[in-house]
Amino acid sequence: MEVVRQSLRASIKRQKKEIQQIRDTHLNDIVDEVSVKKIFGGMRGIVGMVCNTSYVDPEKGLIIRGHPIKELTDRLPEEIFYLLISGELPNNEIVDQLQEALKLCSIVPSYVWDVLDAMPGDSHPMAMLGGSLLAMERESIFKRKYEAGMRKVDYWEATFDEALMVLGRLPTIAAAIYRTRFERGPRIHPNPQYDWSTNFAHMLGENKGSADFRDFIRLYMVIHCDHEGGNVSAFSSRVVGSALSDLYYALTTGFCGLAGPLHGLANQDALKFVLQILDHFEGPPSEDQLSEYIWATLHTGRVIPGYGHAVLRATDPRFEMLYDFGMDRCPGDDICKVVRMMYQMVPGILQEHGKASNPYPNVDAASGALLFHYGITFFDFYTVMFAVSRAIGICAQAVLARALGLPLVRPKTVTNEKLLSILRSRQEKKSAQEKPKKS
Ligand code: NMX
Ligand code: MLT
Repeated sequence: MEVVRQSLRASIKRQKKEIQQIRDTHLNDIVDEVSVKKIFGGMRGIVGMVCNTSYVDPEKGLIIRGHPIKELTDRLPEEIFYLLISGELPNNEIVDQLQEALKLCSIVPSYVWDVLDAMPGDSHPMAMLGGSLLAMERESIFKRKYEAGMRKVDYWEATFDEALMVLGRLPTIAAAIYRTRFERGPRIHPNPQYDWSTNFAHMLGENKGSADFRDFIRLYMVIHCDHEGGNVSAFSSRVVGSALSDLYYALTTGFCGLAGPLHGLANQDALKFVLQILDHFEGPPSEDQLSEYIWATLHTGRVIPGYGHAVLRATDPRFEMLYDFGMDRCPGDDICKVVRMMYQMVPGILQEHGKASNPYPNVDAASGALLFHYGITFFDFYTVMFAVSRAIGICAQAVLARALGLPLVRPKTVTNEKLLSILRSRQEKKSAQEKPKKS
């Protein structure tokens, strides 16, 4: 791992210098204004933090260190992990070393299986994933070194080692949850000959490990990995990590956020929605039938899962990547047909409905359809797939947070009374400034 460590050290030195220059030059310059709308609107649109792993452009979507996500279609998740942290795509030597380290960490201690076996049979797979992570917290490298008096400059290397440990184990745990929770047969051991995502596909055990299925899992793992720093999972993880809680705590927190229907659970809801349509119409509906169904859903006050976004104002490129993959590999599939019809019709309907700021599909509108096509038909598992990939970005962000010495996250809140008094005094100040001065 020495080559990886050396090149990360050099990159982190550069990134620290860049931030120092911004701070030196602009420390008290104003970047944003906070309106009452933003305060009551989930802080939407407030620029309040820096996250360098990736940026979400409202029109272009996810851009990882200057690379639009569509340009990363053929990359490996291991390469993306390095890119997120360092800002550069790795050479072959770095990829080999990372893969070797992840393989060494892919064996899971047996007490994790005991914890999973002890959980009630109807536990949600996301609760099982979180439970496994918390059970392993006792092994935290960061915590052990912190308690032994580790220097602040060494925090990030301990977090990086912890990230490799967690990322190495996650696919093994996720696949085991899939196989045991849904009675798909005994756990499948990792195969040291495979790369990270191929191994995950192998351990899930569906599709007899076909090349098609492996391609899909690799693509899935690449596109879900990161979405800047403000999404619920990354942000909540960052807040917890900022208290110097270790990665096991921080990542579990992120996964708890991902488990919500407005975030990562939308992928299972989106497929459920498509299957309900197929069930209701006993096959793909006509355009009129689909339109009526979508309007009926909106009239009952429910959202159309997989559509809309807090930042995006155009079709999510991640959706397009999955959609193109589906149209290439399984265009005749009934589920794919409904996904295509929805893509053609829902944006227009949401625009007419007039509520959603973004009527276009997000990543969750297509991912479930493909998982189903490849035989992963248990919806409750879908967010776990998202989580395994998102762990890459959350871990990369955690390493950088330690490397750059980011502080405790602690924004200010106010009561209604305090808010009104701030607004009153600003108004008084403004009126005083506007009053013509006596000559
Ligand atoms: N269907 C119906 N109504 C919607 C939708 C939708 N897909 N998206 C937004 N709206 C409504 C929203 O409920 C809100 O209504 P109200 O004023 O009654 O509360 C109104 O439009 C304004 O919300 P927005 O400003 O457009 O959206 P916001 O930034 O608050 O939330 C989402 C973003 C993604 C939570 C929202 O679009 C949504 O609930 N989408 C469906 C769930 C989903 O697909 N989530 C996955 C997000 C991506 N991910 O992977 O995490
Ligand atoms: C994500 O990938 O995290 C989602 O698209 C949600 C978001 O960015 O807010």
